[in-house]
Amino acid sequence: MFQMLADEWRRLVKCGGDFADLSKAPKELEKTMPFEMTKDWWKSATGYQIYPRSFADSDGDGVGDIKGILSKLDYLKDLGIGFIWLSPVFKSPMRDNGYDISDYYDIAPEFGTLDDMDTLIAEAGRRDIGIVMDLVVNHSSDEHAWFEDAKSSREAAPRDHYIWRDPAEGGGPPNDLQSFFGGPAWTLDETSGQYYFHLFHSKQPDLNWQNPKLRAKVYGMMNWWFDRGIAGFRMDVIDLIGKDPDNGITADGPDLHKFLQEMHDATLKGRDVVTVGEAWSANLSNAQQYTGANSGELSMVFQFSHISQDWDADFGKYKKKDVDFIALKKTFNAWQTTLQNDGWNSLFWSNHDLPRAVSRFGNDTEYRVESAKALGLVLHLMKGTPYIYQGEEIGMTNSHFASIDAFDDLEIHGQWADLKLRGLTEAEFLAGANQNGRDHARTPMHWSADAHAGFTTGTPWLPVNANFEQVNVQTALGDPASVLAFYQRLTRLRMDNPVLVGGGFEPLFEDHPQLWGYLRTPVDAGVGKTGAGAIVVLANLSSQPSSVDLPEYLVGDVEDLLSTHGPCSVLSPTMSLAPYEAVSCVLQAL
Ligand code: ISL
Repeated sequence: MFQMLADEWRRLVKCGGDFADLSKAPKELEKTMPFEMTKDWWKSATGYQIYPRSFADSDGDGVGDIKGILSKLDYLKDLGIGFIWLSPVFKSPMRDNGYDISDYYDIAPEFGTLDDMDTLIAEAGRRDIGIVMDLVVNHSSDEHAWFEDAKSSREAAPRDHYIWRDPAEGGGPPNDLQSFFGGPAWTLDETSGQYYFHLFHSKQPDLNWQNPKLRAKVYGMMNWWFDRGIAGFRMDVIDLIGKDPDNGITADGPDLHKFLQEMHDATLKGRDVVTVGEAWSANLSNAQQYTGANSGELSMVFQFSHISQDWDADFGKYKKKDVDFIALKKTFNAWQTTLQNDGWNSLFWSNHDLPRAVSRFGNDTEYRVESAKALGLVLHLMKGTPYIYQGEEIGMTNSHFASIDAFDDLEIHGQWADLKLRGLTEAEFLAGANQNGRDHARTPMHWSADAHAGFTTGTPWLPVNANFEQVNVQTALGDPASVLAFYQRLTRLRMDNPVLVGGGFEPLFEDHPQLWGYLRTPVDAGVGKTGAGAIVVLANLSSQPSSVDLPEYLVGDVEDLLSTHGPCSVLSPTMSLAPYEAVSCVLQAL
């Protein structure tokens, strides 16, 4: 009975119509939320990102799947996470590993079935873990029925679900906008003689958000998933939906916030769910608009100023560069202070598009364990919701790719085709890709020292990192000094400590070249006055010993919270820290 209603509802929603109707699911479909959600629950929770293709394979086909995730839920519960951000599991030709969706209402067969997805939502819920799905609606796959229909003729009903333009006068693309994956952002459709727009691959045509019917369909789909019991959405490149391609505007377009508010009204309002928008263009001036308490838009955004602050001005992330440590701290400090009283930060070092945290920001050889812990500590004790990317909790590192051909990722190949024309050498590009390429994050998760790191009994779709025998979950579980044991404590700190969740933030010695420091203050206390209850975080993010003179009000007895090299009971006037040593402690009353 339930299945019949679900099918009927799905058919109705797929047919489109007014979203006012679509957002009202039949009563019988209203399931009890499997996950206990209270207002703003996500502020004290830690998120965990799963890239399903690379997490755990249950059937030996070399590709991770939902049943694999189910088998690891207890591991994630022990890690102490509050929700899983699940990269796309929807039906897809997988040209961009699921970020090209051909059916928003179904699951890719290599990942499982809708029943498996329902089981995952329920089983995660039983463990108080919410499932946050990936909303990829800037574009769909070119194999989505809408696009297949749309390209059949200029008159096709869903034609304006996508963005079509006539060739420029004299022929060629309508303008010179470029795709993020290399090449022009316009592809000619021979049948109709018009170009369609795609900010990513030509197999990922952009949806036309100017069309209210399309927007209604997206909102209907979101509500359908909410009614199935999910805890929220991570929204893929959401800052691109308000674009005005005719005027060369892609990110942060004129209609962006109007659409986000409309989406909020149609789907999120009244639900205690979490939303996190991927927004490369988010900045200190518009962050509150996205995430402010009264904006009616999103819970938080993934902004990338700390990631891109040291990218090359001409060649971007594919030209190798060292991290500018002081600039990195200043970026975090600016976001922390700007969103201190209104708005909310997301906190992350890594995701499926980025290099491994310990390889980019730490030392993945001599100080792998120490630097993984220190990076975890400075990030998780800031104000905001921290995200762990799969494998970060065991200190997984970048792999080494011997040639450009060894990379799987379509972005790497598309960018190489463009950048070589612009003068980057093969050796430079390879060095850049070995530093920042997306495949580092996508090599399979290391569960054990068994063949293929226990990820699969078959042949993994991307080779496992050569260091899996040392770096894996099984080994880490047996070691109280492991990165994993440290992360298990980090997640609990946040749950137990209201100062970490709601307290203020004050940067310390911002210009120090090796040390990172800040204070988390009880909401109403001026730290310079009493100091009691404030949390001090100090970390040496370098491979040399380093020291700093502390201001007088910080010196004295403290209660250790979590430190990498043994508990800290006193802050001395000059604090000396070993390479990658990090300390967090609570100031006592004077
Ligand atoms: O890392 C990036 C910036 O240079 C890009 O690889 C990435 O495309 C960008 O972060 C947007 O990412 C999101 O949308 C893409 C998808 O390939 C990414 O995996 C996704 O996170 C298109 O859907």
